[in-house]
Amino acid sequence: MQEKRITLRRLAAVAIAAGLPVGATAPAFAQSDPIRIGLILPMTGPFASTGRQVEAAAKLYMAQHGGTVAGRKVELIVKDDGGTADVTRRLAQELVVNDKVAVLAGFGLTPLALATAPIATQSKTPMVVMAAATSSIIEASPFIVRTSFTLPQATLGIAEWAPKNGIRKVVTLVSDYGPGIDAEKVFVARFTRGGGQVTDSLRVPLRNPDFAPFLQKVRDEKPDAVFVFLPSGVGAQLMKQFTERGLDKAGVRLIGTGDVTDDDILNDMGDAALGVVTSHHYSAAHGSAANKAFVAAFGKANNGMRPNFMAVGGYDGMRVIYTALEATKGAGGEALVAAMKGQSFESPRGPVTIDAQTRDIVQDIYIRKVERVGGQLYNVEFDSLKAVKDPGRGQ
Ligand code: VNL
Repeated sequence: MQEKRITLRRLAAVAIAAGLPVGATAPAFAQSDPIRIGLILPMTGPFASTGRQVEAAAKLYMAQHGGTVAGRKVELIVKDDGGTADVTRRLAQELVVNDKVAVLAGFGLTPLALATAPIATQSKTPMVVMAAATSSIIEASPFIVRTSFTLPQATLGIAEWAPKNGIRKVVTLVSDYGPGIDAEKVFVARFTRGGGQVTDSLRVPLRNPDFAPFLQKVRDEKPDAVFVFLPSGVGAQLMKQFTERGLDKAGVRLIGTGDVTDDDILNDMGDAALGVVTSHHYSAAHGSAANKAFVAAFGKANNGMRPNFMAVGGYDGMRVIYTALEATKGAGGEALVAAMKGQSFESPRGPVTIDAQTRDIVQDIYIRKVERVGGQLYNVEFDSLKAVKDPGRGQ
């Protein structure tokens, strides 16, 4: 009875926050009700590839691990926010109030995660960030757990590799929002510390970027390399303009985080991508048995599609949720967040831990080079930094 009253009060609080009449809340769940997981993703619009990858991976995890947890059916409710924060927030409210989800998950871009964080806090609903990667997201709510990565984490590898490998002068070029600013900040700090020099820092708009004027500027400045962060799915466009503008012939190298040579689009980039060195937490070419099985199963379930780093964030996110639900016997709220903290397991990307203090993911970061393997382009890993924590805050 006590528990039921708390739950009703909680639902009423959410209804008020959502601007809905309090009477709209339904009674608390019974043991026989399914456990619902609300997965909010950009399934349409410019970032639809992220939605497609995360959804496919979440469904693969469920197909492999069964549709019940702690004796209750698990129901995945997928919602399309089109990549717009107002829509994400509204969908999250509806999922909490109407569908009574135990977990909110997904979040393809930083602004979408930030817009939802207050709802997670108010309703005490665990929120698993499977894609977005600005360092500060984790601080937006004590109910957030992250299974993707952070840009500072991914940037470290290439920022340390470059000055040791003949790259002395760099221009940075990033998307002008959270993850891009994180990447720029960490790259400049670490690359400079390693003896390199950043001669210019360019920021391109997140939406409909025209790279031409920026790449022209890079060409005129003739650095040894341009360091790039662009969100998943956009890299092919940059690569095309990079060659069209003759930057490769002018001797400018392209380096970046692995978002730019995203496995989802890499194979279509053609020879221009060969030799591009990036650092990241996941490559479809990762050599472990666990990854080989993951890539094969993902391809089989999705018409041969290759999983990218977004897919692995979704797959591991479902694992963290399933494991935590087993531990709490289906209970949600604070107990469920507590059961997510400290989980350690072998992901297709390699060993990972959900840091018990920060709730953020700790993982290996690999240095990779684009090579042709068996007729296809892959990010081939050749070095790694072990168990990297997000270095973003206090950088
Ligand atoms: C974000 C970060 C989005 C990295 C991305 O692709 C990405 C973000 C959509 O935090 O917004 O590759």
